[in-house]
Parts: sequence; C-alpha cells; structure tokens
Amino acid sequence: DAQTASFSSHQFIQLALDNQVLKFGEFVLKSGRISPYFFNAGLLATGEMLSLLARGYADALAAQMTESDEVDMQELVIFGAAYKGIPFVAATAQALWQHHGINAKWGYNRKEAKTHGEGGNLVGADVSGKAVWVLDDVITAGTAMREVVEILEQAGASVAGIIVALDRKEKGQGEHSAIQELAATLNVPVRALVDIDDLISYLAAANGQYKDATQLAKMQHYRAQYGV
Ligand code: OMP
Repeated sequence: DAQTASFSSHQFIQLALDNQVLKFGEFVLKSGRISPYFFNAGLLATGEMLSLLARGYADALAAQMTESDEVDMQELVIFGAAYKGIPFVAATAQALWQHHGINAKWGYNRKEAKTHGEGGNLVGADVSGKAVWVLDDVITAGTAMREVVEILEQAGASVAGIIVALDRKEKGQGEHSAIQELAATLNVPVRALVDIDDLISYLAAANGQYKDATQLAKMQHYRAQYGV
C-alpha cells in the first residue's frame, strides 16, 4: 500500500508526468542550455509525491550504508540546501526512521544569515567535523551542487556522498558528466533516483497521452548534444 511500498522509479516518473513536475517545451537552464524538458521538484507538492521522493532518498541511503561496513548507520547526517532541499531532507529523515530504523541527524542552511538568537546560517544537526550526505533535486552542470559543497566546507563539514532525484547526465565543466566530476573531485559516491535515460525509455514505452514521437526525438537530440 501507499505507506509501505518501496521506491519505484516508474511510479515516480508517472507521478511527475501527471503533476507537471516533468514538463516539455523550451526551457533556459541555469547553465544557459536550452532544454526540451524541465523537472521542477518544487511541484512534488503532495503528500504522495513527497513520501515517494523521501522513500527514494531513504532507500538509496540505506543501501549505501549497508554496502560500506565502515559506516555506522546511527551516525548518518543528511543535509538539504535552502530552499527546495529543506522539506526533502526533513521527509527523508522521517522515512529513514520509519522504514529503515535509521535515526539520522538532519540539517539545512538558511539563505539569509541570522544576527540574533542562535545566529549563523545553519539549522538543525551540527555538521562541523562531520561527513555529511547531501540531498538535492536535479543535477545538470553541477554548479548548484558545488555551491552546497562550499557551504558545508565553510561549516567545517565534509561530504560523505550525494543523492539527487534526477541526474540529467550532462557535461559538467569538462567532458565528463557533472556527477562524474563531483564523484572524482570529492572522491565520494554520487547516486540518482532516476536519470535522463530512465525518462527517455519510459516515454519511448508510453501510450496515450504521453506518447509523442516528436518530443522523444527532441529529448534524444538534446541528450546527444549535451549528454555524456
Ligand atoms: P546545475 O547547477 O547546472 O547542475 O543545475 C541544477 C539546478 O538547476 C537545480 O538545482 C535546479 O535549480 C535547476 N534545474 C531544475 O530544477 N530542473 C531541471 O530540469 C534543470 C535545471 C537546470 O536549470 O539545469
């Protein structure tokens, strides 16, 4: 049922299509590239979609933890960057606890530094001296993720790994993909719940409303131009 089913990439893609999280048209990206599709994680704005997304992050994290025997699961610290990353990290901490019995610490940054009260611009778990898992929505050229890494490093934290909802599998600063560059620079695992190839194969198999050969050809053309 909805409460216990584990993450399914097909269900996630279908919900993204039905709720216009995944849209088709002509979009100018942060990198300046003009893309025939856009994934707006801000529209994962129902309980069902947030739960599924959080379950995806949590299952991916739990799988990573079991793969590496050096990691103490109860020492897990997860971080979401302002603004979109904040609800995601909170929901993921809950999913980790409810579905995997992992009591992760979770935190986030605020964009405006606070000068009164507790001060600073980090909220929640103390990340100083910790290796932190970063959750983010979409990775294209890697700029947004490099900014998050910088925020953590300034706080005295290091990155233990990265999980994004969608890997667009595009070139980063060089010829490798943004994810490959980050994995190589930071020497940490970088995982995605779904990637552009999953989207393309889902659309290629689609019937009815989402069957659109022209759109599919545009996606494949874009993938050939900027993809890795
Ligand atoms: P890079 O910084 O180039 O990796 O782009 C990633 C960021 O762009 C994400 O954090 C989003 O803010 C935004 N983005 C999307 O949300 N969805 C997309 O499909 C594409 C982008 C984008 O601009 O590349």
